[in-house]
Amino acid sequence: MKHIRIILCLTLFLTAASAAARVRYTINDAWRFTKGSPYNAFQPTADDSAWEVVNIPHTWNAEDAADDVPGFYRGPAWYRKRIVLPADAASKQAYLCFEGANQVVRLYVNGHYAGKHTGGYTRFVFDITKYIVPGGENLFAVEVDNAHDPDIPPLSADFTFFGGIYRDVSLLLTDKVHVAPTDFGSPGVYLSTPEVTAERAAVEVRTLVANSGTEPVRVRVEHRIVGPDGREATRAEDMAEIAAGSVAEQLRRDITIASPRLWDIDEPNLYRVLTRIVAEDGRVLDEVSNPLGLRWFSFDPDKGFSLNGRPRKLVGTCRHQDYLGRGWALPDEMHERDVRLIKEMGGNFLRVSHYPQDPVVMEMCDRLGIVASVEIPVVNAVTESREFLENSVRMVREMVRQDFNHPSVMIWAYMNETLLRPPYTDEARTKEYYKAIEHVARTLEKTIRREDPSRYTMIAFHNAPERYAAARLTQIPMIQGWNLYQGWYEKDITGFERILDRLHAQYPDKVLIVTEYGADVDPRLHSFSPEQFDFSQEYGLVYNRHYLEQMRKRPFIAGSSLWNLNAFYSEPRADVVPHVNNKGVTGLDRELKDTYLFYKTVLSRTPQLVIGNREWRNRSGADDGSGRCTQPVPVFTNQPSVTLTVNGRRIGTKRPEGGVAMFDVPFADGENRLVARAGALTDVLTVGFRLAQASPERFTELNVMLGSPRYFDDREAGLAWIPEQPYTPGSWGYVGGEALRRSGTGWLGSASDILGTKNDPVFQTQRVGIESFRADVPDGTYSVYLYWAELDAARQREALAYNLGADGAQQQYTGRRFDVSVNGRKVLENFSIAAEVGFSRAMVRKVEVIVRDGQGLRVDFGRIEGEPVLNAIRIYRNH
Ligand code: GCB
Ligand code: CA
Repeated sequence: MKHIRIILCLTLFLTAASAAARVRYTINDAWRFTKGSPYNAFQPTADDSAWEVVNIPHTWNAEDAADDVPGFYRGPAWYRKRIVLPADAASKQAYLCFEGANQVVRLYVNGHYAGKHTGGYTRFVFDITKYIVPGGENLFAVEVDNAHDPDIPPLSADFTFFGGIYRDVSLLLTDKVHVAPTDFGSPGVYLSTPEVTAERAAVEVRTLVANSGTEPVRVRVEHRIVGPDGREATRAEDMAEIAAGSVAEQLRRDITIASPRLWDIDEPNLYRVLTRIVAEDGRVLDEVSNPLGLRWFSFDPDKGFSLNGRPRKLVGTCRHQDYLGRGWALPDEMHERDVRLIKEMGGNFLRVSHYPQDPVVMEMCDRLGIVASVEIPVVNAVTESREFLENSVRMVREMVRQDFNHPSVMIWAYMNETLLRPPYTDEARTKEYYKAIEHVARTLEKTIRREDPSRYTMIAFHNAPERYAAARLTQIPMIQGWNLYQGWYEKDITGFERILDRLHAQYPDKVLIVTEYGADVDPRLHSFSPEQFDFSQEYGLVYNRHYLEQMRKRPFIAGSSLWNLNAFYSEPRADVVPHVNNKGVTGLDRELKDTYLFYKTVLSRTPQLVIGNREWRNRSGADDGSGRCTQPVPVFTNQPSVTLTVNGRRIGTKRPEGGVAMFDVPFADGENRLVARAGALTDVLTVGFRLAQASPERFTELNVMLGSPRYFDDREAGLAWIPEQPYTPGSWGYVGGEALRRSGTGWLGSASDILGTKNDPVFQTQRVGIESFRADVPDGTYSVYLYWAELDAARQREALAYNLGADGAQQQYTGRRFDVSVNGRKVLENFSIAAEVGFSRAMVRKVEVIVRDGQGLRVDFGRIEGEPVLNAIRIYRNH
């Protein structure tokens, strides 16, 4: 009998709780989608049967932001979905919740306009109760527009503004009396910890309780705080009276937790606050849960950051919400993985930039012990309009209220490099513009401090301190963030430490964080003479080692967030991978670059050993005369020494410097098995190597990039490209000319987007004025592939002007012209790359040649107009 009673009680309790508690689920699947503004698209009767079927998360720019045609679609588009709502929705409050859509959304429910939201990165919620048909079919029609709007930040930025509903959409059904979800998209419960010590934590809970019914109600608001161990730590409850159709604010101050288990980087203890709204008859009307972390922290201008009384240097990354082929349309688990990557790298800091991100990102920071800074996307510039300011203020409100409860968040930021290119040349006008920016900054600063006095504020500047000082921005935030690229955008890498010291001297009362630093790396590129702008794995390593070392030496640098965790789309960029910014320590597909392995090695406290250049499985290089080719290979380890063997032969034992040991590895033709040993750790890497050499019996191919000191791994073909060398008898190489590694305003490897190829680096350098290319290959039949792209930007401009002046008639501009002969036979006469394929477009001409009488192979270039050029050559032996 007793037994049965217990079961009965339990059932009653469960039904009471589940009958009324809120229901929330995603409605992501199978929406109808079309670009443009079809007639009456908001009307249930409109015919969408010909529209595409898509799933949310979705963007309409995944393809056009990465193709050869400049620009991407920015304008209106529509999503529609029919969904049957439960009959009991009649007695409920119904909301449609968006985690983010770029950038203006208008919602129509069953033909009724239900609301609008501006801004592409924050969450928003529409109350749709009035418009739904409970127990019947409902049509949701959502117009999303990503057109440029001068009143909505960001105006411009180095990233692609993917349009679409690119984060989850959910339906939320609640009782008439419920925790309000409509306060700037916040959870409706605000947790703060006015005082935390090792002995005691004081917790304050502010709850917004909505009564959407027609009668006043009296309810109990209960907070149950559950500890990291799953046991109840404490609870509090209050009675509240809420008038019909209103939202009451319920403030509970005096909650304390004795001997709190602190939220820390190494031990991110999380409490949960379960908030229940209980009716007088005991029915649970609503229940929500929020994360609570008990910690205290501070930033000091000299000593940096400290958490729970312990100094900690913040080291981590920034992050963009992109993935290969998907743009921003990522499912939760891909956001989750990214935060894990930071943790696994040994990072303890995430600058969530340049905009608030998926809720999962914040949850993961809480869970993994990663300190976070979150910011709104006021990037590059502001518009001097009231609307721009209002939109920005609303964005910071949304940001702060939405992520308020995450213990990981310790910094709110609101501007990034807003004086990158001040739009005016006129001095008076510039002053006015600076004033406008200062006003925006002061307003945002004030708004944040009022919203949340418990955290720090930050603005990110770039390497033009005078400008920010002139606009008086440097004084406004509590923390100055600096985005620094000495050694990348500026030549001298040591400028980095100089500016750090200068800033600290100039702003002794300001906390400094290096909010960005980075070098682009395309892991297909390698160089043994790494230099600024070469996009090689090796330069990435040189750059990052330098920066980390300099920051470690300076306790006044409170933290750093390297740019960037991952490569990301930036549509106007040319670079080595067009439309992509490659500064990620991981790729768009999250391939780990050497820079990531380096950080992981030096930041981890557990033993690490990994052979670098892991991805470079197809190597090649010139024979050094011994039947081998010696090339450096980095091994990353935090152990005192490391030994490397190759194919069983011991290469040596080294002490790593700053986590890196460089070994000179004599590669043999074929497979090379590298084994590294350090303490109890072993790492193995098998590398395929092709000796590039004209030794008669073995010659099969030679792939050389002219004008280039780099190696390039064409992964799609498994083809290894090697740098040029001058010709010497018995070997191969160029005769005459000069290496063109910089062109126009571009630099090595980033001159321009080479159309018609994915192997841009093969075409982005050339030998200008080349006389011949010679290879002393044995007799045989060969295919000689000549690779060209016209890189002359000045000539391109000339050509354009010429065409424009030609009265509309398309006249051929040819510029550079030359003859090409192979082994004395003229194969191309009066040849012009531009006339053949245009500017910055790849072309490959394959020529069949029979080499006889031991004469070897010789390609000669005969100058006619301008200088002859060659970008790359591939010599392949048919038989
Ligand atoms: C910056 C910007 C960031 C860019 C980065 C770069 O300073 O804040 O948005 O992507 O530089 O790679 O140039
Ligand atoms: Ca999500």
